[in-house]
This record gives sequence, C-alpha cells and structure tokens, in this order.
Amino acid sequence: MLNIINFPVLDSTNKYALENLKNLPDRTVITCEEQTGGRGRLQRKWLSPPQVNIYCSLVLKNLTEKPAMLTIIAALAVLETLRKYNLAPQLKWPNDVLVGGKKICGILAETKPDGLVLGIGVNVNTPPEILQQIEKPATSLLAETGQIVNKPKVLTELLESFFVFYDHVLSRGFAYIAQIWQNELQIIDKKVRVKTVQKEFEGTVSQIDADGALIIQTLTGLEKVLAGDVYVV
Ligand code: BT5
Repeated sequence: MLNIINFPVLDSTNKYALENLKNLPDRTVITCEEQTGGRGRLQRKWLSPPQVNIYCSLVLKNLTEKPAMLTIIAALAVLETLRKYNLAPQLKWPNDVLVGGKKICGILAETKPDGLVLGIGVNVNTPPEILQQIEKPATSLLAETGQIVNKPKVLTELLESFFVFYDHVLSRGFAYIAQIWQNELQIIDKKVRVKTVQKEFEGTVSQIDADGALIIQTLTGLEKVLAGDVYVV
C-alpha cells in the first residue's frame, strides 16, 4: 500500500519531502495541487499551475546512492503511462519526456544522507495558453489528446508502473532496466552538443555506461557526461 500525502499548495513537493525526510517512511509519496516554487535542475523553475497537473515526490530510502538510476526508472514509468493514452512519447537524455518534441514531464532527484527524493512533474490538463508561458516547447495530455484526462488515475498508473520497475531493480539489479532505457533513448552514434556546468562541446555518443553516463567521442578523446544538457545536432 502506498502512503500518499496530498496538500492543496506547497512551494515544492521536493522541498517539503527533503525537509521532512527523516520522519517520512520509505515509499511515502508527497503530492500537491499547486506549487508556488516548483523547481527544475540547476535552479530552473517548473511551471506548476493549480489543479491541472501532477506534482509528486517519492521518498525512497533504498538505492539512494544512485540518483541517476531512479531518474531512469521514473522516466520509463512515465513513458509506459503516457502510452496508455495512445501518445508516442520519446526520451531525451537524461530525464526529459517529450511528445512531438515538446516537454510533457520533468524529473528531479535530490539526495540527503537519510534518503532520496524523486520529484516528477507531469503536465496533465494544462491548457495550451498556459503552456505558452514556458520559454521552451511544452505540451500536456490535454493538448495532445484534446480531452480532459483523469489526473488521479494518471497518478495511480504512474506510481504503479514506477514501483514495478523499482522492485525489479531492487530484486534483480539494474541491467534489464538499463537495456530498456538505452533502447528508448536512441542516442548511440548520434552527433550531439553537450552543455555541462563546466563546459560545452560536441561529439558522437559511443555508449552509455553502467552509471547511466553518456560516453562521448570528441576530437580530443572520450568524455563522460553524467549531468548536463545534450542536444542532437
Ligand atoms: C526538470 O528540470 O525537468 C525537473 C522538473 C521537476 C519538477 C517536479 S514537480 C514535483 C517536484 N517538485 C519540484 O519542485 N520539482 C519536481 P529541468 O530539466 O531543469 O527543466 C526545467 C525547464 O523546463 C525550465 O527551464 C523550462 O524551460 C521548462 N519547464 C518549466 N516548467 C515546465 C512545465 N510545466 N512543462 C514543461 N516544461 C517546463
């Protein structure tokens, strides 16, 4: 049984879960109807209008040493969920889920010594006029299907799918999931431009290693990228 705690408003479900991590049992799910300070990676913002979308944070107290793995599991669960609505989602390394090249979901894993918080935001019923406030192309289930979608049902499907993958990793290891993820990514042999906090460069993706990092062949040698933005050129 999942322990879901829902709030009308939070600044950020990730922030709440991190602040209360000690007292929250493993597998608690924090959700809210609106975030006033929804956050992305690198201090970016996550647009979180009231009522329409999923904002959730999973408290995980196993596997905490590998945030990249949890992000991958979450992305696969989102893909599986969106396919139930006849969408054709694509994965963009490392953690974006796009439909028709537009972002529909963002995932943010944050760790503390006593656990990991895995934040997932999915645009469910965001109307097109609100999506236009986002500076990059964004979409929602409503925008893609033309229909209002049952948000609690999407959340349940997403969490069920996530915990099936998660339990699989706990009991049998990451190899099988990593393979599915690599197949979804379709990035091997692609020419990419990489922006990390330290630098920017181009190269060709030669493989994905056991940590989920991209190994990129550049003119000057191999580069390993575990975090950053990658654009296919
Ligand atoms: C992410 O960051 O994609 C991670 C977003 C995680 C959000 C969830 S919601 C529940 C939990 N609580 C939180 O406070 N956060 C998590 P990043 O890859 O840095 O992408 C951020 C960028 O996505 C922004 O700079 C915008 O360009 C774009 N963006 C912002 N809001 C969006 C939205 N609602 N839909 C699509 N794109 C958006």
